[in-house]
Amino acid sequence: MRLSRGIDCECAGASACPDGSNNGTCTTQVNGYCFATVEEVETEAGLVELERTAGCLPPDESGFMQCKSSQVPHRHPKVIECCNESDLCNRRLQPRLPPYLSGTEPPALEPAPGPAPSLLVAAALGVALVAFLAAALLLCRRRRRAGKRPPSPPAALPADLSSGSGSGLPLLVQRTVAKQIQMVESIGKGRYGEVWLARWRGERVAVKVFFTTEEASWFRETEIYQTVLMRHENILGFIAADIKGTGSWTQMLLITDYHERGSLHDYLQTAVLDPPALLTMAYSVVSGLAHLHMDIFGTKGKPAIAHRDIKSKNILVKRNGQCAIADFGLAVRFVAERDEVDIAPNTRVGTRRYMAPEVLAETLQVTDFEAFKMADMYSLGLVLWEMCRRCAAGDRAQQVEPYALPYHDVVPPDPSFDDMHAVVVARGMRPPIPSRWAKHPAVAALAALMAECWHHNPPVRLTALRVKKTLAKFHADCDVKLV
Ligand code: C9U
Repeated sequence: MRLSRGIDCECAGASACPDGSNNGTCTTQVNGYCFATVEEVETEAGLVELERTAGCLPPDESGFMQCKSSQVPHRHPKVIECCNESDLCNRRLQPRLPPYLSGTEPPALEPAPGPAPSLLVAAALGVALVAFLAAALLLCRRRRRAGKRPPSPPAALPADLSSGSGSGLPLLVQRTVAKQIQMVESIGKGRYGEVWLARWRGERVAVKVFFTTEEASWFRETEIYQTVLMRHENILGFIAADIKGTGSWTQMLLITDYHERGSLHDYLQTAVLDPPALLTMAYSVVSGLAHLHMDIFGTKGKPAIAHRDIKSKNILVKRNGQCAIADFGLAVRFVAERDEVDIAPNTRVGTRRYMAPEVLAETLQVTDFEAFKMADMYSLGLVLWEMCRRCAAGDRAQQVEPYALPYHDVVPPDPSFDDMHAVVVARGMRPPIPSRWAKHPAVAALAALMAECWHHNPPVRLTALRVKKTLAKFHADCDVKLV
């Protein structure tokens, strides 16, 4: 039976029930849940105590996912039980910490968690299996009771998020991180939302806050970041994702490493690169893209991923001069077992200025995954062009072109689809290569590579791996020459 009102739950514990004055009860939204938790906490004296909380959870998937998610081990051993059959049903819940959770030394809260001890993993797998069966049973019962109905917002968290598998931290740890974030200052705005510099336990982190209308981008980006084997030094380091709020209001966050030099677009405005710096930068971006595009086979393999919005604003510059690729809200994955492109359920399209001719001509075959990789390579060619303009090379080493976006001289600042089509497809134009670039082998080599990346005919374009290998060879030769 579906109730037309929420249910009353017992409410206890400061974190679960901050204003627990209402006689120690709270009322859920319609179809919400009551919960009870038990958690190991460390007292100031360094002793371990059990803390119990109880309260209300939101309806449907979001509440249900929380009930399910905490059945895997977390930094603070914690177990949650949920119910929704009657008022105050959580009074009879008695969650207990399984023996392997209580008294276990919690794993360090690091962005990249180390391998868990095999015993813990085996135990976790067992619990996960029981949790899965229980969840499946509960879902079946709920489905039977509720009949067919559309999923209600906020959306369920991506599967990898709740299970703790893939490249991310377990959900509750991510939630804990999100709760401990202090926003410092806004450092960027875009059509997706806003980026903030924030602090987490004294460290600087970047937080992307998505507009409520961009739920699909948040979901997709979170999912992509937590793809198995996604971590790479040239891909922005993912820390946590969280969604919070009530039925009518949600806040979607994505927490990543912070890079003080900002985006490549910001950086190139003022920086002048010498040839080794240019090569380092170009090689790192290509390495990030080659990793993204690569599929790694095996049970714990990585699917091939195409970015679909490569541009200098979506690339960050690290302190060591290397770059990291960001913004995966549009990315697509190739599911090798099903020979299928898992297209993002997202109507957003890439940035018009960087769109490949086949995207502008609307001839790109969306069922052909290779086509997305080729379109990424076109955009990469434009990014390499932006970098080369800022490289001081040749006899008059200080002579560089001012920073410019590709096609800055032939389209308006916010070009329309038709503006770009006229230039890139109809007239077949590409950014100009200044004659001074021929004077330095590094810039000349990159100029030749970028032209092979932005070729009109997609299959003729170089792959990321080919560009990476050519640059590696060039770098090695150059090092010898430069000494
Ligand atoms: C606005 C584009 N953007 C930048 C970052 C992100 N998007 C981002 C993407 N995904 C997840 C989280 C964040 C980002 N930015 C930094 N650092 C940074 C440092 C300084 C600036 C901008 C960004 N400046 C902008 C111009 N004014 C001076 C400061 N680090 C990581 C991600």
